[in-house]
Amino acid sequence: MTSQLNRRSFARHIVAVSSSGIIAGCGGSSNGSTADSGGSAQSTPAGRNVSEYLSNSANFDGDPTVKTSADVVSVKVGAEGNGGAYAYAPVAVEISTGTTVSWEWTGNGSTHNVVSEGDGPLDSGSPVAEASTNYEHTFEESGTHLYYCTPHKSMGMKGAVIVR
Ligand SMILES: [Cu+2]
Repeated sequence: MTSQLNRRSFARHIVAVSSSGIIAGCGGSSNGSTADSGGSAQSTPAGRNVSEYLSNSANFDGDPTVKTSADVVSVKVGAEGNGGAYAYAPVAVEISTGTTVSWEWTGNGSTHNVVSEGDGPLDSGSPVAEASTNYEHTFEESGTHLYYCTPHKSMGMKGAVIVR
């Protein structure tokens, strides 16, 4: 599964992985070693949860972009929205278990990152601006993941991944 992704991961993915040690300990007793594979999905109803979370986010029309047959789904970081290049696109995606989401920086809108709301598994590290920055996460379990960009959260730079 990962062989075709190695080419895109590069060093920045290693940085992201090393920084994810920060989430160790938030998983349950049975999944402490797999906390980076979706173990901390929230169990609240996805639709209502996502709509509330993204209520002030540009480009969200009420429905996630359905990508349930894709192995890898790309999300732009620094897409147009929220008064500048301060959006994720698609802002919400619906995927299947085992799918990898690849967040790809556009280089616009200053520095961005990808951080889970609450105890989720996403953490791309400190905000960076460079185009071609890439952060990936493979979602192994169903659930709803909400995330945001630290510098622009208050402006509405938030996103969601719904894993079916
Ligand atoms: Cu941002």
